[in-house]
Amino acid sequence: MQINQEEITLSNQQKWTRFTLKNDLGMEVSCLDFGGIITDILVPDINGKMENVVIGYQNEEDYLDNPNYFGALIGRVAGRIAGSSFTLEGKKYRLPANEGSNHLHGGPNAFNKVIWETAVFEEDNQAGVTFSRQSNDGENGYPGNVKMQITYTLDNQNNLVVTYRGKSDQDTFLTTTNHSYFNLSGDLKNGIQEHKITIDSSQFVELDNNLIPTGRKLATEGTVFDFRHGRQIRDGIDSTYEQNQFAGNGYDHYFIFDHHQPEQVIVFDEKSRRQMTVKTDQPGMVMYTSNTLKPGLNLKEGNSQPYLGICLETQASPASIHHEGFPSCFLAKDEDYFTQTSFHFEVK
Ligand code: FUC
Repeated sequence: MQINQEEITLSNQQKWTRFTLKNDLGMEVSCLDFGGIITDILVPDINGKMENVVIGYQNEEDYLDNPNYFGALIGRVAGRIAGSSFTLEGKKYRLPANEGSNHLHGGPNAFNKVIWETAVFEEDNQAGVTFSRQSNDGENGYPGNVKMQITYTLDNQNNLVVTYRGKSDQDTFLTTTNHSYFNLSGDLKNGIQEHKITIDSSQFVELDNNLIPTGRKLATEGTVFDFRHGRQIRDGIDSTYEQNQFAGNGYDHYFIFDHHQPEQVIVFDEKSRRQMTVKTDQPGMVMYTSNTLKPGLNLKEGNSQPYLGICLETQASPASIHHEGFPSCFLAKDEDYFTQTSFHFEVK
């Protein structure tokens, strides 16, 4: 295992550190202390060619804005909180609105926009970086001082494991994730339309045309949301189903896992024969297929375009904040918040 650290100085004189973890098979993961952003993941294709399988900017400076949350840690609550408010124990909380009247991905200057304290560790068969920070009571409107610790661990079996730990001194809402845009074609050669996805899910959260949960769950069965036996993303892009159209032709939905399978998600790219397997203890995830990714951003391997990456945002459902019966984001005072998601890479 190997860890490299490199200092980056921005034109505003801000200093960031980039960490690169490399395993004995040559797999590499690079990330920044700013937003815990994963900038690169290099894994081999069927011919052993190492290529990048995530979207990242060509110029680091562009991460300062990063409206698409490329690679970033998301919190306190990943996803949308309708009307930017909630009631907890009879008290009403107002959060800053950063998408119309709604609150998205923890609000402005959230986990994706702060510089985290970092520590690296290296062992025989794994190495990693831990990001730590206290999110103070009232930050972005949320109650409780929340101590967070998030770790990226790379091992010698080509697993990238993301571990989230947290503790709050008040009852609060917390559900964190990582917002990497995967593209297994390698170096963004193709879009993700032909990626074949398998998801262990028979239910998803219905959205209105503002991407806000209606309070209903829908069955995946008989729809292009049924990924239980594998299907291409293209099915949802071409679909006339209202749910796909609300999302800008594609997917931007929370899938509730059945947890019938040991792995919750499998992503396969036929051409490179790369496969990524996601295992998580989370109750579900948002699958976002970059339907609304604007063209023309200057990325490492070319320009952006819609359907260039797929986000698999394992988390609880923010629908639970306003509706009964959804995977809960509630975290009780002094309770340990602990959750883990692993991404395994191989060729098939
Ligand atoms: C995802 C989506 C959103 C948004 C953002 C960049 O999580 O749910 O619609 O566009 O990321």
